[in-house]
Formats: sequence, C-alpha cells, structure tokens
Amino acid sequence: MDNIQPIFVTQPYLPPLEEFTPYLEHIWKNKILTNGGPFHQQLEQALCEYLGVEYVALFSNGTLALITALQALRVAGEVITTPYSFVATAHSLLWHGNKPVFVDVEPQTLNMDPAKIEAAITPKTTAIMPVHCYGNPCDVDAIQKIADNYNLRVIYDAAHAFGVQCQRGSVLNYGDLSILSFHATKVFNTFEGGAIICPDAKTKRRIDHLKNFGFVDEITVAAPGINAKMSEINAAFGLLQLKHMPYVMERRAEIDSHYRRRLCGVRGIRCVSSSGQIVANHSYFPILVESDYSMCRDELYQKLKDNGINARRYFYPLISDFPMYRGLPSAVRSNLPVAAKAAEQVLCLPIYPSLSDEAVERVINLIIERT
Ligand code: T4K
Repeated sequence: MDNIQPIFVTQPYLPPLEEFTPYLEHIWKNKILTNGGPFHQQLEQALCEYLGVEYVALFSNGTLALITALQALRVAGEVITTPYSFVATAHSLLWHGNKPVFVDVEPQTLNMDPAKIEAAITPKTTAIMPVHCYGNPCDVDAIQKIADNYNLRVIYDAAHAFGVQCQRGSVLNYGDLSILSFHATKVFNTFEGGAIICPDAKTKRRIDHLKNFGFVDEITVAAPGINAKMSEINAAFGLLQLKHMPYVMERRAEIDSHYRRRLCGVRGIRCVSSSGQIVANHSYFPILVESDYSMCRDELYQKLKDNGINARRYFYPLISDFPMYRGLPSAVRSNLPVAAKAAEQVLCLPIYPSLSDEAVERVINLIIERT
C-alpha cells in the first residue's frame, strides 16, 4: 500500500504543456484577457462544429450557466427536477427564487422518470429541469411531449453530456436550452468553465448580455445580469483541448468496456447503462452495489479507499436530503424510492484517459474478490 499511487475517481486531461505556450504568447502580445476576446469567439465557433449545435454561449462555470439560463427564459415559479444530481442543479433554482419540485428517477438510467412528471405539475409549474445523468440521455421525446402539453420550458442540465449523440444528433439540441460544465472533473475541461447551448441567435444575444452584467452596449443595461464570462486563458485552453478529444473519448471508451467485460456477471454488482445514445462520452462509471453482493456499498467504498482507490458516491446524499431542500413536500422519501435506493447503492469507479489498464484491473480485482 505504501508504494501504491492513489487513484482518484477522475483526473483532468492535460495536453503537453509546450502545446499551450503559443496560446499564452498570443494573449501576452494582444493583451486581451477577457470580455469576449478572440479565443472566446473561436472556441464558441469550434464547439458549435464539434458538438453539432447552432449556438454556444461560453460561461465561467456550469452553475452560472444554469442560473443565467433560468433568467434568460424568465422561469418563475415551480420547476420540476431530479433529486439525483449534483447539488448545483437545484441550487440554480433557489438563486432565482424558484421552487424545486422533485420527481423520482427511473431505475435503468437514474434519469428523471417522465411517467412521474405529470402528477407533479401544478398551476405554478413553469419549467422542467432534467439532468442527463452520467451523460446518459434522458427520455427527451417523452419529456418534450409533456412540456408541449402543459406549455412548460425545458432546460437540460447537460453538465455530464459533452459530445453525446442520440438518434437525431447531439443530445444538446433538445429542450429550450442545455447547459454544459467544463469543470476540471469533466470529459472536456477548461479548468473551470461552462456553456449554454441555444437554438437561435436572439436567445444567444440575450444570454450574452446577461453574462456581462446585462450590458447591451456601452451605456445600455437591459437586465440585472451577472459576470459569468469565460476568460481568454480558459477559452484558449479549450481550443487546445478540443484537438485532443478524439484520444480522450477513445481511451474513456476502452476503460468503460474493460470494466463492463470484467464486472458484468459479478453477483450483486450492476453497471448502470443506457440504450439512448449512439455516441457515449463515458464521463463516469457508476455501479450499483446490490443486496446480494458480499458487503454494502459503504464497506466497498471504504475497502477501495484503504487500497488507495478513491471511488465516489455520486450522487449521495440526494439533493432532497440537504437542509435547504428536505422540508419541501416533494422531498419526502416515499416520493423518491428509486432515487433513494440508488443513492445508497451507487459507487462511481475511476475513469479518465491516463488511468492505466493495470490500475483498472486493481479496481476490478478488489471488487471481484468480495471480502
Ligand atoms: N450540474 C451537474 C449535474 C454537475 O455534475 C455539476 C458539477 C454542475 C451542474 C455544476 O457545474 P460547475 O459549476 O462545477 O461547472 C465535482 C465538481 O466540482 C463538480 O463540477 C461536478 N459537477 C461534481 C459532480 O463533481 P467534487 O466536490 O466531487 O470534486 P473534487 O474536488 O472532490 O474532485 C473529484 C476528484 O477529481 C478529486 O478527488 C481529484 C480529481 N481532481 C479534481 C480537481 C478539482 C483533480 O485531479 N484535479 C482537479 O483540479 O465535485
């Protein structure tokens, strides 16, 4: 154990440092550091092409992108969302005084269960905020049908879904808006960063104003916007990262199949999967430790930790169990049985491009030996 390097749930991909130097030299020369500079514009364009979407508005992080998306669409009232996500999803609702209404997830993908949405709709409901959890697409058609019937907005928290494609192209093209995170722990990172994917130029313009204090021009402020701009250094890094994405995606896919090959069939271990995507990004490798495994999830978590492997319990506790949410009527356990069970069973195993096959085998063997 003493000589073994710790393994984390993820580690950011970093291109060779010397490849970044020319970008820095460029910034040093032209002295444009932020406020929609040339790298910012180039990255927006490059992402539209890479992702197969119409318009991208870059942000300094995914949380501010979520908050701004709600403001852009003037969402006000109750918003139906999932308790099985990172806390930023629901926090973004509280920032604008919206009330989260939690509905349960469906057992296969752990994404919002469309069959549970209608019962949660009230006259105050204005929007639905689902999450493509672990990058597995939600049932976008079923969700859109309900939104159309009840005239609701749909904002996807697509923080995990960079590069994911489903039957009709990018999963980011569904709903009114989709939000990405480019945090260090994500498939595509710009250190910190995020984006809103918008369907039309008018919405993108409004979002661009909102992320720059609401400024429309030098003397006009149209709304109480925030400062959520991505800096030139982050945008430059993103441009360089994009060049390495084919390798990043390929290596993640290899590790994912390695885990599946060896863990599929282990009694009491279920690999979470989805059938909804044509191109997956393998952003996480979640397993469920079920009751017929030889130990409970927390025992396995501790055993891996004792052996230098820092798996993570994404997403435990449920958002609905945090103090600012647990008083909500929709937060009661009986409303969220599938999510509650998954939160008790889930463990995300390490997956990132520089993780070696030997390290993956170490993780697998510790799980297989069952003691
Ligand atoms: N919506 C969803 C569904 C999200 O998952 C997130 C973020 C958001 C919205 C909000 O997007 P951002 O505002 O963050 O752009 C992490 C991330 O901080 C968070 O971005 C992410 N979701 C969440 C799922 O995970 P922690 O507290 O688990 O991160 P941390 O610091 O423990 O990092 C995990 C491991 O990654 C470390 O053990 C080592 C490695 N690591 C991490 C960092 C930050 C590195 O090797 N280098 C690094 O720089 O929350």
